[in-house]
Amino acid sequence: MSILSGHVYSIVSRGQVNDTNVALDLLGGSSEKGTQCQIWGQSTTKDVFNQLWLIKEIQGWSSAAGSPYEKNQQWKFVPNEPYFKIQNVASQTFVDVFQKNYAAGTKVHGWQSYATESQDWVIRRVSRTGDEIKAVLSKNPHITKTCKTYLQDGLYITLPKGVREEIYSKSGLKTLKWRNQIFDCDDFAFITKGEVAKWGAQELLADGFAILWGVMFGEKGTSTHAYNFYLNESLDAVVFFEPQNGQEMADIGYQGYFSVF
Ligand SMILES: [Ca+2]
Repeated sequence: MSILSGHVYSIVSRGQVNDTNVALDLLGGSSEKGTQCQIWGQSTTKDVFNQLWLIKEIQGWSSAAGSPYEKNQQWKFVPNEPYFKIQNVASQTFVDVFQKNYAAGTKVHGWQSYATESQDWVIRRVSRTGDEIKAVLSKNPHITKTCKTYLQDGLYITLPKGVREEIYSKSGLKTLKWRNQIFDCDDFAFITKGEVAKWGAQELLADGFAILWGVMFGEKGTSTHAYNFYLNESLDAVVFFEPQNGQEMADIGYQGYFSVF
């Protein structure tokens, strides 16, 4: 596996605690200088973003303090199939779980190279390009092969279930009533899309990716409907979402012919 520059990854330790994976995690997702990196159970809530890392390829560096290209902040991903070791450019030491203790909250630090699981990391890409998403859409039996796409961004990540539920619950849509034309299906679908974008702007400080939350128009006989879609957790199938009641489903009963994401 090669690492693609500019994509978002989760970095999970080879070592486990009680058969549970632990991920490289920035304590509390804090942007304060000096915040500790640690391991923590893989989150399915908003805290998952404390465990996602935007990996950017660097050509050359500056040693100037505070420079984003400072060597202390540069890392080499060294394959150790099927894992990676992560080496610091300045020190040549490796990212290591302190004392091979995989309990949540254990700090992660630099250590000399050792053939130990505490320096082996599973790197999983969690972002997808617009074209990769279109390829998943084109395999779905409830979307026509000629489905047109509009307003595509470059790179997307998806939201964990806990965040999807929180955004929907705060949107107030569950208690708003459908009304003929003035507040109908397309209005519900575009409001959820807007709420997701607002949540991302407020909660995620890194730039360079969008949150996948599409609007789709579908037809069934002579009737049409607007609803939302995104990808499942393994990023290989479409999940449809009915913004009028918050239900997720594999088949929403309409055949998609136009999407915005
Ligand atoms: Ca409308």
